[in-house]
Amino acid sequence: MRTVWWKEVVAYEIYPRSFMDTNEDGIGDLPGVISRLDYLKELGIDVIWICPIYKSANDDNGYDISDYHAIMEEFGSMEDFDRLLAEIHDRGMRVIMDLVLNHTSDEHPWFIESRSSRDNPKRDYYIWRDSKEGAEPNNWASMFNGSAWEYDEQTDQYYLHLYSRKQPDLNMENPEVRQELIRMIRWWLDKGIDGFRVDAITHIKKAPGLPDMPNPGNFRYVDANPGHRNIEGIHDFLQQFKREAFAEYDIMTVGEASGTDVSEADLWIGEENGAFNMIFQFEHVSMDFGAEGRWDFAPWDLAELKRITRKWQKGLEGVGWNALFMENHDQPRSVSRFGDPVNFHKESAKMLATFFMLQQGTPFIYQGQEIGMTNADFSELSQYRDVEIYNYYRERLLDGKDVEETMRRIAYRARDNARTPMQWDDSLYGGFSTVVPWIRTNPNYHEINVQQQEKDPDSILNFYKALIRLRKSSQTLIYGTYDDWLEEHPEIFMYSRSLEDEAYLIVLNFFGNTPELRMPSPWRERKLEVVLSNYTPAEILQDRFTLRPYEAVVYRVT
Ligand code: TEU
Ligand code: CA
Repeated sequence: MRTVWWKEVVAYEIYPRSFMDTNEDGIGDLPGVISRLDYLKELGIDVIWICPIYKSANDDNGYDISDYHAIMEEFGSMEDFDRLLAEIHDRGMRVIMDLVLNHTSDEHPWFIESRSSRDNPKRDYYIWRDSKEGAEPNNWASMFNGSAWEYDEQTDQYYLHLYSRKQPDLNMENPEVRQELIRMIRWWLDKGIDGFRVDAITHIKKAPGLPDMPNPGNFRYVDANPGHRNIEGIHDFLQQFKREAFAEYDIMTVGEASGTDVSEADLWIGEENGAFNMIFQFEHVSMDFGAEGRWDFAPWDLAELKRITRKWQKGLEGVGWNALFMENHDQPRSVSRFGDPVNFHKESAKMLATFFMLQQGTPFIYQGQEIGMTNADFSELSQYRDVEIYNYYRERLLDGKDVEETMRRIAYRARDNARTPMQWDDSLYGGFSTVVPWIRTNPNYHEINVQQQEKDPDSILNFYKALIRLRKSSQTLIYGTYDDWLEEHPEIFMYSRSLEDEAYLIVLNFFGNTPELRMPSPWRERKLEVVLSNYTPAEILQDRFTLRPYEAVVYRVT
């Protein structure tokens, strides 16, 4: 497999609104990001992915862009951005921007023109349809709940929005739209940024004719992913973006590609043919979905995590490259979801870190994950900020669902769980701001914060640093082949990375019990040396031994 810089880096996702506020308005900003670059460098970060910072009406916190060429006023100015870019590069780091192609804000000039009349030249930049029998053009649900259509009185038609009603979908079938986007992409690349995380990219093509979805349950609106996700022909668009924009620059591209199967990997991320360098896939963070989908949470089991991990690790071997993550700004906090933040906060956060950071692929750490930040712990609807939550709550009420159950679901699944302010120290508001933040700080900032963890050699933060150093110290941990062991074990996850004569063995107890491990035979005969562990003293390996709760041990094998 080809060696290349973006396979060797460790990336960090910044949600700027919640990262660091410097001008006392309770909202994170670009000078705030600049002020923390040394912290990221020290942590061992090479690439920063910064969520949208473009001018926005902020219905979906920047994912509704009203000007692709301007910076959101709350975050700063283009001068601030240029300084940020220079300061990142000065430290030998790189930055990738969020690229939102599927939709704009309804306040984008293109949409303002488009909606002004049926014969406006930009009408066809978006997806307009007549009503059907006095109702929406089809039964598609928005991914943020409710209908995917919004009626516009002025021209007596509906426009399509897969996300909020303030995020009208662009009509990618229109070649002019694609040209506009390509020009915009090149404008940013010419500025010297180092690549993109490409938002919601599997949704840019819609099924011809926008057909109704089957609706046996007779719901008002139906999950319409089969009508707008990975639709045949999407690769023509993706290849055009690659050919006419990405391919000419030495950059890193990561597509947010929910619903993509490993069997399609070559077109998405194949070394020659792939549209992107990597994709985010979401199977492992969908394990806890219930029968009704994402809002319905169900227990997950380790066998499934093993299957999914194996599928992508082995499936991409020699084909493409994984993007590794446990958290992002759309997901609950991993320690709250897959660990035990009450009884084994440190142990389980470190175990989860070891699990994902040493697989084959480029790891992405989400802000706060490196200190084990937990779910938001909100109890009232008014504490939430996400447009998705309010839509969900409203739909549940309309459907006559139980309010308590709705609030439980929201507490578990809300994206706001990951959007509370970064916890820098134990001063008021966790050092994020000196005024009331735009979203409530998790009160546990007194115990969980960067300053405290910097001082504690045994902290999650220092463990992340050690893990990053370890990963970078070894070609085996970057390029080595993945294999997993103990396929049937319900509590222990064990995998190896091998390259030529060297191997690493990663042993993880995923739960709070004390299971017994019997070393599988190929490893029993080898020489094993502990290089990292979340317990002191580390477990010395024998043929059989008992793992402690959430124990994680990394062995170097020679
Ligand atoms: O999310 C895309 C996406 O498909 C989401 O619906 C995701 O599946 C959902 O949030 C559940 O996790 C991207 C961004 O990451 C998200 O923040 C934006 O709201 C969305 O696109 C629209 O731009
Ligand atoms: Ca601010």
